[in-house]
Amino acid sequence: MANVADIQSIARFLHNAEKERREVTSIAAEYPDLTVEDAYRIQDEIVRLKRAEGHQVYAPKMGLTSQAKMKQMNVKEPIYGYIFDYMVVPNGGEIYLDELIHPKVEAEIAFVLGKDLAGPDVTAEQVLEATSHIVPVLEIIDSRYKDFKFTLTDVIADNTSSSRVVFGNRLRKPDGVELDLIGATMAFNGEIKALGATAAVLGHPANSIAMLANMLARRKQQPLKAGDVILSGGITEAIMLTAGDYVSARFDSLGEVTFAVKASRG
Ligand code: 0L1
Ligand code: MG
Repeated sequence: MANVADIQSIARFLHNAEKERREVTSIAAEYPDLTVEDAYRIQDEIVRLKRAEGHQVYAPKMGLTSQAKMKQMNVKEPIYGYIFDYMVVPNGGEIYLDELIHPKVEAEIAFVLGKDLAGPDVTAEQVLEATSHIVPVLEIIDSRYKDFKFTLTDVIADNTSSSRVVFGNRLRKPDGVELDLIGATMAFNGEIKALGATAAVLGHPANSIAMLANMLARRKQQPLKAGDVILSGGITEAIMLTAGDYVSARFDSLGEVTFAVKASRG
């Protein structure tokens, strides 16, 4: 277990890298004994630092939920992190490259809970029962690590590359929707660049939310509550963004989510 001083210093380092849009090299290379629990303690400290600066957690998120990403990272369990209020971009809005490092975008669906959901032993059935709505999302990930090269502990400590998120306008009740069979296409300037379906998320995205509830319980963190919005994980691969891109994602029965990529606000 890493000591508190190291946890705090790594958290400040990664937090400042995000604020200063500065890419960094692996912290796991410098601290090879860091455990997964240490990495979550660093993430906890980043959450504390952001709150101290006046930001609020907007939504928990799950990451590394596809077989491809888990295999690439050689892990059996996905990871979680947090989206903050300042990361939310309105549907149809803009993101600015000079505020980010090397962003990529992926399509997801988010679950809105109508009931509290406390682990351990939460099942996908209980998640479905507790879900009031689903909403389509484009998540913009922006690893602070050079070339998106990181270990499992690196990426957990880096708040799972969270940077921006665009929610769709349409909240839909899950009744009658097969939540594992929602297809999505993601187009850049009208040309489809990626597509997928929600089954890419651990077979069924409700499994992802159940895992999150159980991981939070294992770490003795605050359980999921009614009203929480939770990103369940990428349906599509993540694609690099460049200035001039107009990204539009269409989701079966959930509508469209779009944003434009600009070099800067000016
Ligand atoms: O949301 C995600 O699945 C991203 C998790 C972190 C891994 C990455 O940055 O690709
Ligand atoms: Mg994601």
